[in-house]
Amino acid sequence: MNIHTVDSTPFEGQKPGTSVLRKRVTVFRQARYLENFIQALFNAIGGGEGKTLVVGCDGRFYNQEAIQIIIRMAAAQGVARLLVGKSGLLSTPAASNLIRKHKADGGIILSASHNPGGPDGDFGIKFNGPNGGPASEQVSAAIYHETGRIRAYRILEADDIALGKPAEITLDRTRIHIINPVTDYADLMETLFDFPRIRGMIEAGMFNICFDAMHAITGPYAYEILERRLGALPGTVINATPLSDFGGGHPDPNLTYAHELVEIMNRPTAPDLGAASDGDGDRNMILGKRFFVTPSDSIAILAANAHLVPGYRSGLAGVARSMPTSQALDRVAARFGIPCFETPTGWKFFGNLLDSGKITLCGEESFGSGSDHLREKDGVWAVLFWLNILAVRRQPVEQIVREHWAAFGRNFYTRHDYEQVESGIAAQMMEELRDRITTLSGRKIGDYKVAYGDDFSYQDPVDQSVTEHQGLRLGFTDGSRIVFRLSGTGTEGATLRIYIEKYIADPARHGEDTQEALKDLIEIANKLSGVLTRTGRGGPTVIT
Ligand code: VG1
Ligand code: CO
Repeated sequence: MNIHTVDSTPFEGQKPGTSVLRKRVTVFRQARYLENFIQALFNAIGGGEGKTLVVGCDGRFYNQEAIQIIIRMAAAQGVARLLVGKSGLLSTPAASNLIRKHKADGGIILSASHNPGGPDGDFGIKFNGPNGGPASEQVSAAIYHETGRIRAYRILEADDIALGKPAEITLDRTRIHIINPVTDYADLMETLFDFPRIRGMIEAGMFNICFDAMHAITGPYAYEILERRLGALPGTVINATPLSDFGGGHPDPNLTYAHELVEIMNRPTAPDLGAASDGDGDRNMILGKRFFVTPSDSIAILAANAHLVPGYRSGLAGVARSMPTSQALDRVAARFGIPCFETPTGWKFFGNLLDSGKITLCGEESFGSGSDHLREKDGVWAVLFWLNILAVRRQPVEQIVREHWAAFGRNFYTRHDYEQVESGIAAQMMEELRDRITTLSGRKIGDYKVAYGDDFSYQDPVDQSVTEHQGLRLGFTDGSRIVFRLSGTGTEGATLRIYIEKYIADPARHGEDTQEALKDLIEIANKLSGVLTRTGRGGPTVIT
């Protein structure tokens, strides 16, 4: 078979962000754009010769063309084995599991996660290493370096591979295994959670679930696990078929974009548990009847109840959260006498902690939670964790959350996003804020006294690597915090995220509305940053 070496020149801006490369579909479809990045990736990992790789997609537009290009390029680099999901499909956590299970050298996931799809939507490439987790900062930097000096890429001349059913195909020197994308993942879940007990609760007819797959990747996973293996009613999984444009929706499981689920959960006849996942299946949103569980609370509650779940019964080594995530998890860790690590935003920073056994559970405020069962956040896993807790405690979701607050106090928490802000304006605002914030220590602002103001940097406790400029933090003496950060996953302009948190111990105040409870801190954040004047906006684009 013919391997072509095609001349190329670098594209600017193929710089990995929070989750490797994410751009508009129109950018990815430019001639040589995808090929350059994939070749740079192979160059950065010392080539593909003899390697085993997992390749999967979240079902979005341009996946099918892209996966065929990647298969031909992998073959041209001498990759020995490729594990590909049927029809190219694999959720991000399922891909992570396959990498680990088959001791692969890594994996390529074609997804822009929660970003919209379709011809005018977004596309992305995630790259995971042999531990199954997102490429480290060092590997990402090496890929970026290679994108800047690329002169040619290699690709095999071959017809498209039929990915529609499980098969084994040989392409030149590469063996391609097309596998059922769900089975291994569902089997893993059965080892972690008490399926008979959950099934018992569901089959007693007293417990209903609504899982919104948002026309993204988790449809087939949730169907197999909830409806087939756990006996949930037919129709439990809604929007279950992955569509290349996610049905025109925004596959981001939050109160704004998962509005169909929110509407169902607000009805008088609402199911007992509502859940949604994102484009590539690594995020989750948990709802009770007319009740929203903040992701920061969710991970804290999972940690506090982990002893009820077979896979975690023997205890947690430690926990971790991303820096902007609320400190609810810290309170659980303190009570249990286990360490709680604070990492920069992005799952890659949990990798070393998980690999070295320092932590068992971790989570982010951005609807992500996971554990050492693989190396990604995991949407369906989080739903099963909740189901397992519910099957043991037999209480409504809301009651479990309220009891948690009563026991640990409540960390009121919100995130205000300003999307598509002009990049220059956002950069200048952050620069001025940095100068300002770092001088505020000891000062009084309203009713609050500033304990510290800094630009967060993180030293990895395992490899000692240092990552700087991970968000501006303003911490107050009562534990309240305001954090400012620019997103690393957007594809147009800048997205400014403002994270606000306040701790209230008094149970009499736990019923307050979040935005009300945080009002004074929100005002401080707005005033300090001048965000409304600078962006000319009346308020945030999305509030979570
Ligand atoms: C966002 C979230 C972050 C998450 C990342 C990837 O990043 O804040 O917590 O890890 O998305 O999520 P940023 O840089 O835009 O704030 V996913 O579901 O893409 O893999
Ligand atoms: Co995602």
